[in-house]
Amino acid sequence: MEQKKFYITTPIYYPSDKLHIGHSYCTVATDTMARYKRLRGYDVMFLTGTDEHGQKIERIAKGQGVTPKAYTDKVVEGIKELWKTLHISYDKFIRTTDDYHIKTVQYIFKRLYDQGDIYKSTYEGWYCTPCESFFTQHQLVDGKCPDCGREVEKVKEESYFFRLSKYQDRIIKHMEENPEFLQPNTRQNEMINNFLKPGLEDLAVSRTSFTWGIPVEFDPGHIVYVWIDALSNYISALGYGSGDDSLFQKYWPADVHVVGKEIVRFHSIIWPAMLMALDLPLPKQIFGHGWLVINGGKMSKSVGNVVDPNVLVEKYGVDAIRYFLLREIAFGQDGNFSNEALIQRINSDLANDLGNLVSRTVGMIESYFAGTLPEDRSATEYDADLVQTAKTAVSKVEEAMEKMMFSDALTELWNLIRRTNKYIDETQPWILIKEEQNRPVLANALYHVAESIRIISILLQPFMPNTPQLIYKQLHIEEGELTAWESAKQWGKLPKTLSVEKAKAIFPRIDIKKELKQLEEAIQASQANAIANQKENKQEPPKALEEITIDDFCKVQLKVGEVIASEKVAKSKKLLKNQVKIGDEVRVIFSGISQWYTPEEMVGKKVVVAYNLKPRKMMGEMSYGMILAADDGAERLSLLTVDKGDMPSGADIS
Ligand code: ME8
Repeated sequence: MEQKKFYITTPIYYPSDKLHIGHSYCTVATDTMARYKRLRGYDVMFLTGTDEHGQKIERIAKGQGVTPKAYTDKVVEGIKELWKTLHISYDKFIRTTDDYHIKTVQYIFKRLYDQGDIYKSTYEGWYCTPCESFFTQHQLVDGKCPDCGREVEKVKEESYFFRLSKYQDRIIKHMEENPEFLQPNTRQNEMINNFLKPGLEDLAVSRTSFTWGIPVEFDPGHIVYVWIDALSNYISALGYGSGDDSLFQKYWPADVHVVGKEIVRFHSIIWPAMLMALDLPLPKQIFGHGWLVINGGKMSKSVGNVVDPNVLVEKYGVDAIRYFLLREIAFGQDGNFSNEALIQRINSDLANDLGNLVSRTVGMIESYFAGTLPEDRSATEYDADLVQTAKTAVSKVEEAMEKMMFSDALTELWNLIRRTNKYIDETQPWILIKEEQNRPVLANALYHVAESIRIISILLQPFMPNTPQLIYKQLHIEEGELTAWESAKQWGKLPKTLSVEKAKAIFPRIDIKKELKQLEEAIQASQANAIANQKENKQEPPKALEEITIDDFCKVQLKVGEVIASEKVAKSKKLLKNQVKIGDEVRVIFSGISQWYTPEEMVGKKVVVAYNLKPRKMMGEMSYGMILAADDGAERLSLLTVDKGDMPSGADIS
């Protein structure tokens, strides 16, 4: 029988000096899925890489006084290093500056032009460089980017256009007929209602105002729009449009493109339209995962908000970090990252539940039976339930993994770990050892625990690249038949006269207080390092600001306000409508922060309000004042709040 294929991809990352734990999240999840499918016998193609063209990269490189290629060459090495550290088992790493990719993109562009899907006209509108995204005037929210809320630039240039509008109905139909296409399901409704049904406009797909991109072969003044370039990576990596497209024939269509929620639109609308135009099958699934946030805000490179995965891995090991990311956050939803939560998970789930189970089992076999179980056995009344729990765990883990519900899969696995610990407590080996006649019961009990640990280790394999091997070693399990995924479904595969060998704890317990302090210091040191590097790279000095007098400043009246209600504004991607209590009055204040804060998170917050601001109309309603927030100009926004929670609303800020 022909081996089943599985093609899975991560987004290709914009090369950045420091990829943070948020980027690692997506890649770790994709890697876990790739490992799982390999274990299930699939022929897997796992693709990742870097998205190296575009205005954003050109500007960063310019700021550092180097060419874009010199800049990307340097940082791509760091990205590859990070994937190594996280044990990312990719099969191919694509760089959009690779020759074969450039050729394929040029081929695609030309073909679409020749067949009339791309035409030349003039683009006049707005461009958000951080998102590398075009917007029309009416798509802007308060004159800013509807996706990230940052400033946009006016663009007027000759441009090629892709007939995106032509494919709108086919895309809607595809989504409606294939509910699995875009997951989680809510993202599908969002795409249909917010983008597809209101109508797609043709997309500008070339630029002339800068040069860092793939030249349009037949019109060299133009470079290919970076998203057309980037999305094509999923097929150029397989040799599509080249002399040898055997990998493309073998693996396309992709089984799943794993992407962050903010780029779902590109993957579920623009990419399918491109594929339809090329007459190629669509990927089977786009999975839009949520963000890893810190205190409600998306992580960004800006200082204070980035968590360096290298620091975390060095301190706790890659398996603990991977476990935390996959367990703590339901894939598809946003989840908070905190050092405290991480250490608590390590202590409770890894050191206590799993680590202890292994060490006490091996310890008991060593001390009660000198390391080797005897053959004589006698069953206990608890055996059947443990065996049944193990069977159920395997099928539940499989069920969850098929839906990429990593956290659910780990919850099921931990049910088995906890059930096994409970079995030890029920059978009480330390009591059994006291009577010679109980030795067969004792041997049986310890065998059951060891067998359960074998099954647990097999199920751990997709998530943790190191721990299963450490456990196998302690139980003298050779990798092969006894560690194959299918053998997790067969109870009793361990040899009856199992022998063991104690090793050091797989997950030592952590002193949380001491550790949190050290960790903060390590992260700060790493951030200081990053800043020093940036400085060394000759970033442009900040521009001097115009000075104002204290009288100017005093014209602004700032007050503490308490948000007592908050809701999303239906037609806006950015706005929240807040009811803010300021002393005795309650004001309606709109705020463009819904990308960073949910209405639920807003309620109860004591915020800083610009109180004497002239009321202004927003989305047809008046807004009375402004809620202040810090914006790093890149990817992060954080509300200003008062330090002491008991400061009453209405208090003056001066
Ligand atoms: O978007 N939590 O690249 P990128 C979770 N080049 N995921 C996060 C995250 C966080 N805090 N921060 C970033 C691009 N990501 C394009 C992709 S694909 C053809 C082109 C995720 O480097 C983000 O959601 O800005 C995205 O999926 C990925 O990192 C790459 O982001």
